[in-house]
Amino acid sequence: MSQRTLVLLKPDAVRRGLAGEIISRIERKAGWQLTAVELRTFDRETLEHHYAEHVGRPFYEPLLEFMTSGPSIAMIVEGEEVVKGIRMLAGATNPLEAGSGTIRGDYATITRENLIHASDSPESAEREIKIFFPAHA
Ligand code: DGI
Repeated sequence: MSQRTLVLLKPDAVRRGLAGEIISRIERKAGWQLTAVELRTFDRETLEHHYAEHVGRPFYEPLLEFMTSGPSIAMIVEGEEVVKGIRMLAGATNPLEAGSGTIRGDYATITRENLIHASDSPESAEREIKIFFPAHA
């Protein structure tokens, strides 16, 4: 089923020059298309909205500090089963548990700096697209 999803290449991906490599992996999947792309340093308010489910967790404040530390790339990707597909490409949240061949498994070591966010369901995707790309909601 054709879907869309919200992908963030986090500040570590941009800082480390991995954005091109990650976008390239996404682009090479048959039938997937980038339909919106923006480089932006997110403000706290945007991220509070995005990560509302994690308020109060011990990693919440460091996560927001990291996510506001420099520019990220926000994207909408559309295509066949793209929600699950990009989660598979990204790998597990903890890079040490992410398989070899996944983005996190290949390039990240710590959970906070895990390079990429991808929506976890079609419903989350629509909620997150409203936050980062209101004109595309
Ligand atoms: O959808 P994910 O990014 O894989 O994971 P998530 O939505 O559960 O968590 C969002 C981000 O919060 C995750 O990419 C990194 C951070 N995070 C989640 N759980 C932990 C965490 N950071 C630390 N340090 N420890 C955690 O247990």
